[in-house]
Amino acid sequence: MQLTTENIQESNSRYVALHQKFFATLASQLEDGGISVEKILSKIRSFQIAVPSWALGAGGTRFGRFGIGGEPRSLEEKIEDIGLLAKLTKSTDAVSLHIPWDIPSDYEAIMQLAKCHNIGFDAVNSNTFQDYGQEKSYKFGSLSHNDPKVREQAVAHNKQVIEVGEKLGSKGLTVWLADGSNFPGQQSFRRALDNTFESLQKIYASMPEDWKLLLEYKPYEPNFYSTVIPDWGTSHLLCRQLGDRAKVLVDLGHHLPNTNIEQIVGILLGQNQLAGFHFNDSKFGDDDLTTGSIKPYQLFLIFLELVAGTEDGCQSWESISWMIDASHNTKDPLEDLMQALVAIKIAYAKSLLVDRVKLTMYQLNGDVVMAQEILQKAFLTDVRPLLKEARLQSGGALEPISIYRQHEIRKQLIQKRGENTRATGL
Ligand SMILES: [Mn+2]
Repeated sequence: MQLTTENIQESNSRYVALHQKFFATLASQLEDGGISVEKILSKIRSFQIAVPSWALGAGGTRFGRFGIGGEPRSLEEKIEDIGLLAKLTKSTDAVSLHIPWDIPSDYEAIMQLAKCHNIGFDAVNSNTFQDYGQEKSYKFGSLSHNDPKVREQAVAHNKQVIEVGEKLGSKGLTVWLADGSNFPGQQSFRRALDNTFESLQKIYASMPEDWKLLLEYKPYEPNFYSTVIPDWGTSHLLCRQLGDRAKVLVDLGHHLPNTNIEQIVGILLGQNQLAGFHFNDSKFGDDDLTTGSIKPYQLFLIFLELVAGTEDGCQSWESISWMIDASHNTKDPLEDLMQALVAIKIAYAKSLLVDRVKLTMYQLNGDVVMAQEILQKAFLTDVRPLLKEARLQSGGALEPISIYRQHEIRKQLIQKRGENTRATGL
Protein backbone atom coordinates (compact mmCIF):
# COMPACT_ATOMS: atom_id res chain seq x y z
CA MET A 1 0.00 0.00 0.00
CA GLN A 2 2.19 2.78 -1.17
CA LEU A 3 0.96 5.70 -3.14
CA THR A 4 3.85 6.87 -5.27
CA THR A 5 4.77 10.42 -6.16
CA GLU A 6 3.62 9.57 -9.70
CA ASN A 7 0.19 8.51 -8.38
CA ILE A 8 -0.14 11.87 -6.64
CA GLN A 9 1.02 13.80 -9.68
CA GLU A 10 -1.41 11.90 -11.89
CA SER A 11 -4.26 12.67 -9.52
CA ASN A 12 -3.24 16.33 -9.23
CA SER A 13 -3.17 16.72 -13.01
CA ARG A 14 -6.94 16.15 -13.06
CA TYR A 15 -7.66 19.00 -10.67
CA VAL A 16 -4.87 21.47 -11.22
CA ALA A 17 -6.46 23.62 -13.95
CA LEU A 18 -9.57 24.30 -11.88
CA HIS A 19 -7.47 24.87 -8.76
CA GLN A 20 -5.33 27.46 -10.50
CA LYS A 21 -8.42 29.39 -11.53
CA PHE A 22 -9.75 29.58 -7.97
CA PHE A 23 -6.31 30.27 -6.50
CA ALA A 24 -5.56 33.13 -8.92
CA THR A 25 -8.86 34.83 -8.05
CA LEU A 26 -8.34 34.54 -4.30
CA ALA A 27 -4.66 35.50 -4.47
CA SER A 28 -5.35 38.71 -6.39
CA GLN A 29 -8.20 39.56 -4.02
CA LEU A 30 -5.93 39.12 -0.99
CA GLU A 31 -2.99 40.97 -2.55
CA ASP A 32 -5.33 43.86 -3.40
CA GLY A 33 -6.24 43.95 0.28
CA GLY A 34 -2.56 44.26 1.21
CA ILE A 35 -2.03 40.65 2.27
CA SER A 36 1.13 38.81 1.22
CA VAL A 37 -0.08 35.50 -0.20
CA GLU A 38 3.45 34.07 -0.25
CA LYS A 39 3.89 34.75 3.46
CA ILE A 40 0.60 33.03 4.27
CA LEU A 41 1.42 30.07 2.04
CA SER A 42 4.75 29.63 3.74
CA LYS A 43 3.07 29.60 7.17
CA ILE A 44 0.46 27.09 6.04
CA ARG A 45 3.15 24.87 4.51
CA SER A 46 5.28 24.79 7.63
CA PHE A 47 2.44 24.19 10.11
CA GLN A 48 2.53 20.50 11.08
CA ILE A 49 0.18 18.69 13.44
CA ALA A 50 1.13 15.44 15.17
CA VAL A 51 -1.07 12.35 14.98
CA PRO A 52 -1.36 10.12 18.04
CA SER A 53 -0.66 6.42 17.73
CA TRP A 54 -4.15 5.62 19.08
CA ALA A 55 -5.98 7.45 16.31
CA LEU A 56 -5.40 5.00 13.47
CA GLY A 57 -8.05 2.51 14.49
CA ALA A 58 -11.80 2.85 14.77
CA GLY A 59 -12.85 4.47 18.02
CA GLY A 60 -15.81 3.42 20.09
CA THR A 61 -17.97 4.18 23.06
CA ARG A 62 -18.63 2.30 26.28
CA PHE A 63 -21.57 0.70 24.46
CA GLY A 64 -19.58 -0.79 21.68
CA ARG A 65 -17.22 -0.38 18.82
CA PHE A 66 -17.58 -0.93 15.12
CA GLY A 67 -14.34 -1.94 13.43
CA ILE A 68 -13.33 -0.50 10.10
CA GLY A 69 -11.10 -3.35 8.91
CA GLY A 70 -7.44 -3.12 7.98
CA GLU A 71 -6.57 -1.37 11.22
CA PRO A 72 -2.86 -1.27 12.05
CA ARG A 73 -1.73 -4.32 14.03
CA SER A 74 1.55 -2.91 15.24
CA LEU A 75 3.45 0.29 15.84
CA GLU A 76 5.13 -0.25 12.48
CA GLU A 77 1.78 -0.28 10.69
CA LYS A 78 0.62 2.79 12.61
CA ILE A 79 3.69 4.66 11.39
CA GLU A 80 3.00 3.48 7.84
CA ASP A 81 -0.51 4.93 8.10
CA ILE A 82 0.78 8.26 9.39
CA GLY A 83 3.38 8.19 6.61
CA LEU A 84 0.54 7.97 4.10
CA LEU A 85 -1.23 10.92 5.73
CA ALA A 86 2.01 12.90 5.62
CA LYS A 87 2.53 12.12 1.96
CA LEU A 88 -0.96 13.14 0.92
CA THR A 89 -1.56 16.14 3.17
CA LYS A 90 1.95 17.43 3.94
CA SER A 91 0.42 18.53 7.22
CA THR A 92 1.77 16.02 9.71
CA ASP A 93 5.35 15.11 10.47
CA ALA A 94 5.17 13.38 13.85
CA VAL A 95 3.56 10.60 15.83
CA SER A 96 2.69 10.92 19.49
CA LEU A 97 3.18 7.59 21.22
CA HIS A 98 1.04 6.15 23.94
CA ILE A 99 2.87 4.04 26.51
CA PRO A 100 2.45 1.13 27.26
CA TRP A 101 0.44 0.47 24.09
CA ASP A 102 3.26 1.42 21.75
CA ILE A 103 6.60 0.54 23.32
CA PRO A 104 8.96 -0.22 20.41
CA SER A 105 10.56 -3.65 20.47
CA ASP A 106 13.42 -2.49 18.24
CA TYR A 107 14.19 1.21 18.62
CA GLU A 108 16.67 1.42 15.76
CA ALA A 109 14.26 -0.23 13.34
CA ILE A 110 11.31 1.91 14.37
CA MET A 111 13.32 5.11 14.06
CA GLN A 112 14.55 4.03 10.64
CA LEU A 113 11.01 3.29 9.51
CA ALA A 114 9.73 6.61 10.82
CA LYS A 115 12.55 8.41 9.04
CA CYS A 116 11.62 6.72 5.76
CA HIS A 117 8.15 8.19 6.15
CA ASN A 118 9.46 11.62 7.24
CA ILE A 119 7.90 11.10 10.65
CA GLY A 120 9.43 12.22 13.94
CA PHE A 121 8.36 11.54 17.54
CA ASP A 122 6.20 14.11 19.29
CA ALA A 123 5.43 14.18 23.03
CA VAL A 124 5.01 10.77 24.67
CA ASN A 125 1.86 9.99 26.66
CA SER A 126 1.71 8.08 29.92
CA ASN A 127 -1.25 5.93 30.92
CA THR A 128 -2.41 5.58 34.50
CA PHE A 129 -6.12 5.61 33.66
CA GLN A 130 -6.55 1.85 33.35
CA ASP A 131 -5.12 -1.44 34.56
CA TYR A 132 -2.98 -3.37 32.12
CA GLY A 133 -1.31 -5.98 34.29
CA GLN A 134 0.72 -3.66 36.50
CA GLU A 135 1.12 -4.66 40.15
CA LYS A 136 -1.21 -2.16 41.84
CA SER A 137 -4.59 -1.07 40.57
CA TYR A 138 -5.41 2.47 39.46
CA LYS A 139 -9.07 1.98 40.32
CA PHE A 140 -8.88 4.73 42.95
CA GLY A 141 -6.33 6.93 41.26
CA SER A 142 -2.65 7.01 40.41
CA LEU A 143 -0.57 10.15 41.06
CA SER A 144 -3.15 11.26 43.64
CA HIS A 145 -3.72 7.85 45.27
CA ASN A 146 -3.89 7.62 49.06
CA ASP A 147 -1.47 4.67 49.03
CA PRO A 148 2.11 5.90 48.51
CA LYS A 149 2.96 2.57 46.84
CA VAL A 150 0.45 3.24 44.06
CA ARG A 151 1.79 6.76 43.63
CA GLU A 152 5.32 5.38 43.40
CA GLN A 153 4.23 2.94 40.73
CA ALA A 154 2.54 5.71 38.73
CA VAL A 155 5.61 7.95 39.03
CA ALA A 156 7.87 5.07 37.95
CA HIS A 157 5.63 4.48 34.93
CA ASN A 158 5.95 8.13 33.90
CA LYS A 159 9.72 7.88 34.28
CA GLN A 160 9.70 4.83 32.03
CA VAL A 161 7.67 6.76 29.45
CA ILE A 162 10.31 9.50 29.53
CA GLU A 163 13.01 6.89 28.91
CA VAL A 164 11.15 5.52 25.90
CA GLY A 165 10.71 9.05 24.54
CA GLU A 166 14.36 9.91 25.09
CA LYS A 167 15.48 6.98 22.95
CA LEU A 168 13.24 8.19 20.12
CA GLY A 169 14.06 11.88 20.25
CA SER A 170 10.82 13.09 21.86
CA LYS A 171 10.97 16.35 23.75
CA GLY A 172 7.88 16.22 25.90
CA LEU A 173 5.78 14.19 28.31
CA THR A 174 2.02 14.58 28.24
CA VAL A 175 0.22 13.77 31.47
CA TRP A 176 -3.51 13.38 31.43
CA LEU A 177 -4.71 12.34 34.85
CA ALA A 178 -8.01 10.50 35.09
CA ASP A 179 -7.85 10.61 38.89
CA GLY A 180 -10.88 11.87 40.72
CA SER A 181 -13.93 10.60 42.56
CA ASN A 182 -17.39 9.37 41.72
CA PHE A 183 -19.22 10.35 44.89
CA PRO A 184 -19.13 13.14 47.46
CA GLY A 185 -17.06 12.17 50.46
CA GLN A 186 -15.00 9.63 48.55
CA GLN A 187 -11.91 11.79 48.33
CA SER A 188 -10.38 14.78 50.05
CA PHE A 189 -9.90 17.40 47.32
CA ARG A 190 -6.90 18.93 49.06
CA ARG A 191 -5.17 15.65 49.87
CA ALA A 192 -5.65 14.43 46.28
CA LEU A 193 -4.17 17.63 44.84
CA ASP A 194 -1.25 17.65 47.32
CA ASN A 195 -0.43 14.03 46.48
CA THR A 196 -0.63 14.82 42.78
CA PHE A 197 1.72 17.77 43.11
CA GLU A 198 4.25 15.66 45.02
CA SER A 199 4.10 12.94 42.36
CA LEU A 200 4.41 15.45 39.52
CA GLN A 201 7.43 17.02 41.20
CA LYS A 202 9.24 13.67 41.03
CA ILE A 203 8.28 13.22 37.38
CA TYR A 204 9.32 16.77 36.52
CA ALA A 205 12.68 16.27 38.23
CA SER A 206 13.42 13.23 36.10
CA MET A 207 12.76 14.99 32.78
CA PRO A 208 15.78 15.91 30.64
CA GLU A 209 16.64 19.62 30.60
CA ASP A 210 15.31 20.19 27.09
CA TRP A 211 11.95 18.51 27.75
CA LYS A 212 8.63 20.02 28.69
CA LEU A 213 5.77 18.63 30.74
CA LEU A 214 2.36 19.08 29.10
CA LEU A 215 -0.27 18.96 31.82
CA GLU A 216 -3.79 18.26 30.60
CA TYR A 217 -7.04 19.02 32.45
CA LYS A 218 -10.56 17.68 32.11
CA PRO A 219 -13.74 18.51 34.06
CA TYR A 220 -15.27 15.03 34.26
CA GLU A 221 -15.03 11.47 32.93
CA PRO A 222 -14.05 8.80 33.77
CA ASN A 223 -14.86 10.14 37.23
CA PHE A 224 -18.22 11.87 37.46
CA TYR A 225 -18.17 13.78 40.72
CA SER A 226 -14.71 15.32 40.82
CA THR A 227 -11.50 15.28 38.83
CA VAL A 228 -8.19 16.14 40.50
CA ILE A 229 -7.13 18.46 37.64
CA PRO A 230 -10.55 19.63 36.39
CA ASP A 231 -9.68 22.93 34.73
CA TRP A 232 -6.96 25.16 33.31
CA GLY A 233 -6.67 27.06 36.58
CA THR A 234 -5.71 23.94 38.53
CA SER A 235 -3.33 22.82 35.79
CA HIS A 236 -1.78 26.29 35.72
CA LEU A 237 -1.43 26.30 39.50
CA LEU A 238 0.48 23.00 39.41
CA CYS A 239 2.64 24.08 36.46
CA ARG A 240 3.59 27.34 38.14
CA GLN A 241 4.72 25.42 41.21
CA LEU A 242 6.57 22.78 39.20
CA GLY A 243 8.75 25.06 37.10
CA ASP A 244 9.22 26.81 33.75
CA ARG A 245 9.12 23.63 31.70
CA ALA A 246 5.67 22.60 32.89
CA LYS A 247 2.86 24.16 30.88
CA VAL A 248 -0.86 23.75 30.39
CA LEU A 249 -2.19 21.52 27.63
CA VAL A 250 -5.56 22.52 26.18
CA ASP A 251 -7.68 19.68 24.84
CA LEU A 252 -10.62 21.30 23.07
CA GLY A 253 -13.07 18.63 24.25
CA HIS A 254 -12.10 19.00 27.90
CA HIS A 255 -14.41 21.90 28.70
CA LEU A 256 -17.95 22.21 29.90
CA PRO A 257 -20.43 23.30 27.19
CA ASN A 258 -20.09 26.92 26.03
CA THR A 259 -16.81 27.54 27.82
CA ASN A 260 -14.95 30.42 26.16
CA ILE A 261 -11.90 28.39 25.14
CA GLU A 262 -10.39 31.18 23.05
CA GLN A 263 -10.22 33.34 26.16
CA ILE A 264 -8.43 30.58 28.08
CA VAL A 265 -5.96 30.28 25.21
CA GLY A 266 -5.40 34.04 25.14
CA ILE A 267 -4.75 34.19 28.88
CA LEU A 268 -2.40 31.19 28.94
CA LEU A 269 -0.47 32.49 25.95
CA GLY A 270 -0.18 35.89 27.59
CA GLN A 271 1.47 34.20 30.56
CA ASN A 272 3.77 32.01 28.43
CA GLN A 273 1.96 29.01 29.92
CA LEU A 274 0.52 27.23 26.90
CA ALA A 275 2.12 23.84 26.28
CA GLY A 276 0.03 22.82 23.35
CA PHE A 277 -3.22 21.64 21.88
CA HIS A 278 -5.25 18.53 21.48
CA PHE A 279 -7.60 19.12 18.57
CA ASN A 280 -11.10 17.68 18.35
CA ASP A 281 -14.62 19.04 18.34
CA SER A 282 -17.51 18.72 20.69
CA LYS A 283 -21.26 19.16 20.83
CA PHE A 284 -21.94 18.11 24.41
CA GLY A 285 -18.83 16.92 26.25
CA ASP A 286 -15.59 15.15 25.42
CA ASP A 287 -17.17 13.88 22.21
CA ASP A 288 -13.89 13.57 20.30
CA LEU A 289 -15.59 14.56 17.06
CA THR A 290 -13.70 15.70 13.99
CA THR A 291 -12.03 19.06 14.51
CA GLY A 292 -13.95 21.86 12.87
CA SER A 293 -17.05 19.75 12.24
CA ILE A 294 -19.20 21.41 14.92
CA LYS A 295 -17.75 24.78 15.86
CA PRO A 296 -15.50 26.10 13.10
CA TYR A 297 -15.96 29.71 14.25
CA GLN A 298 -14.67 28.83 17.71
CA LEU A 299 -11.64 27.16 16.15
CA PHE A 300 -10.99 30.30 14.08
CA LEU A 301 -11.21 32.50 17.20
CA ILE A 302 -8.80 30.19 19.01
CA PHE A 303 -6.32 30.48 16.16
CA LEU A 304 -6.73 34.22 16.16
CA GLU A 305 -5.61 34.25 19.82
CA LEU A 306 -2.69 32.00 18.92
CA VAL A 307 -1.60 34.19 16.03
CA ALA A 308 -2.07 37.40 18.01
CA GLY A 309 -0.30 36.11 21.13
CA THR A 310 2.68 34.74 19.23
CA GLU A 311 2.98 37.76 16.91
CA ASP A 312 2.93 40.02 19.97
CA GLY A 313 5.82 38.02 21.42
CA CYS A 314 4.09 36.44 24.43
CA GLN A 315 5.30 32.99 23.46
CA SER A 316 6.87 31.59 20.30
CA TRP A 317 4.77 29.64 17.80
CA GLU A 318 7.42 26.91 17.86
CA SER A 319 7.07 26.43 21.61
CA ILE A 320 3.50 25.16 21.18
CA SER A 321 2.78 21.48 20.45
CA TRP A 322 -0.05 20.50 18.13
CA MET A 323 -1.82 17.17 18.09
CA ILE A 324 -5.10 15.70 16.92
CA ASP A 325 -6.89 13.84 19.71
CA ALA A 326 -10.15 12.58 18.28
CA SER A 327 -12.04 9.37 17.84
CA HIS A 328 -13.65 8.06 14.67
CA ASN A 329 -16.64 6.02 15.66
CA THR A 330 -18.24 5.74 12.27
CA LYS A 331 -15.61 6.96 9.85
CA ASP A 332 -12.52 5.56 8.22
CA PRO A 333 -9.85 6.93 10.62
CA LEU A 334 -7.51 7.94 7.81
CA GLU A 335 -10.21 9.91 6.01
CA ASP A 336 -11.25 11.49 9.29
CA LEU A 337 -7.69 12.55 10.04
CA MET A 338 -7.39 14.07 6.58
CA GLN A 339 -10.55 16.08 7.24
CA ALA A 340 -9.21 17.20 10.62
CA LEU A 341 -5.84 18.29 9.22
CA VAL A 342 -7.62 20.37 6.59
CA ALA A 343 -10.06 21.89 9.09
CA ILE A 344 -7.25 22.92 11.45
CA LYS A 345 -5.32 24.58 8.64
CA ILE A 346 -8.47 26.32 7.36
CA ALA A 347 -8.97 27.93 10.78
CA TYR A 348 -5.29 28.87 10.90
CA ALA A 349 -5.30 30.37 7.40
CA LYS A 350 -8.44 32.41 8.14
CA SER A 351 -6.92 33.77 11.33
CA LEU A 352 -3.91 34.93 9.32
CA LEU A 353 -6.23 37.04 7.14
CA VAL A 354 -7.44 39.13 10.07
CA ASP A 355 -6.28 42.74 9.82
CA ARG A 356 -4.96 43.00 13.37
CA VAL A 357 -3.90 46.63 13.04
CA LYS A 358 -7.42 47.69 12.14
CA LEU A 359 -8.90 45.35 14.75
CA THR A 360 -6.83 46.96 17.48
CA MET A 361 -7.82 50.41 16.27
CA TYR A 362 -11.52 49.53 16.39
CA GLN A 363 -11.07 47.96 19.84
CA LEU A 364 -9.38 51.10 21.16
CA ASN A 365 -12.06 53.30 19.63
CA GLY A 366 -14.85 51.19 21.04
CA ASP A 367 -16.19 50.43 17.57
CA VAL A 368 -17.83 47.12 18.33
CA VAL A 369 -19.51 46.76 14.96
CA MET A 370 -16.39 47.26 12.87
CA ALA A 371 -14.34 44.99 15.15
CA GLN A 372 -16.83 42.22 14.44
CA GLU A 373 -16.79 43.05 10.72
CA ILE A 374 -13.03 42.53 10.65
CA LEU A 375 -13.40 39.03 12.10
CA GLN A 376 -16.32 38.10 9.86
CA LYS A 377 -14.52 39.23 6.74
CA ALA A 378 -11.64 36.86 7.45
CA PHE A 379 -13.81 34.00 8.66
CA LEU A 380 -16.12 34.11 5.65
CA THR A 381 -13.27 33.99 3.14
CA ASP A 382 -13.00 30.59 1.46
CA VAL A 383 -9.32 29.82 2.05
CA ARG A 384 -9.36 26.32 0.60
CA PRO A 385 -7.44 27.40 -2.53
CA LEU A 386 -4.61 28.58 -0.24
CA LEU A 387 -4.46 25.17 1.44
CA LYS A 388 -4.49 23.38 -1.89
CA GLU A 389 -1.75 25.62 -3.26
CA ALA A 390 0.33 24.96 -0.14
CA ARG A 391 -0.12 21.21 -0.57
CA LEU A 392 0.70 21.41 -4.26
CA GLN A 393 3.89 23.38 -3.57
CA SER A 394 4.92 20.79 -0.96
CA GLY A 395 4.30 17.86 -3.30
CA GLY A 396 1.11 16.69 -1.61
CA ALA A 397 -2.25 15.84 -3.10
CA LEU A 398 -4.71 18.49 -4.24
CA GLU A 399 -7.56 16.16 -3.28
CA PRO A 400 -6.28 13.73 -0.60
CA ILE A 401 -9.57 11.95 0.05
CA SER A 402 -10.29 11.52 -3.66
CA ILE A 403 -6.96 9.86 -4.37
CA TYR A 404 -7.34 7.72 -1.23
CA ARG A 405 -10.70 6.48 -2.52
CA GLN A 406 -9.63 6.20 -6.13
CA HIS A 407 -6.80 3.83 -5.15
CA GLU A 408 -9.07 1.95 -2.72
CA ILE A 409 -6.51 2.20 0.06
CA ARG A 410 -8.82 0.87 2.79
CA LYS A 411 -9.59 -2.19 0.66
CA GLN A 412 -5.88 -2.76 0.21
CA LEU A 413 -5.30 -2.41 3.94
CA ILE A 414 -8.03 -4.95 4.68
CA GLN A 415 -6.49 -7.37 2.20
CA LYS A 416 -3.09 -6.97 3.82
CA ARG A 417 -4.03 -6.75 7.50
CA GLY A 418 -7.38 -8.50 7.67
CA GLU A 419 -10.99 -7.58 8.32
CA ASN A 420 -10.96 -7.98 12.09
CA THR A 421 -7.74 -6.33 13.18
CA ARG A 422 -8.02 -3.99 16.09
CA ALA A 423 -5.64 -1.16 16.81
CA THR A 424 -5.12 -0.06 20.38
CA GLY A 425 -6.92 3.19 21.01
CA LEU A 426 -9.40 5.16 22.98
MN1 LIG B 1 -6.29 14.90 25.04
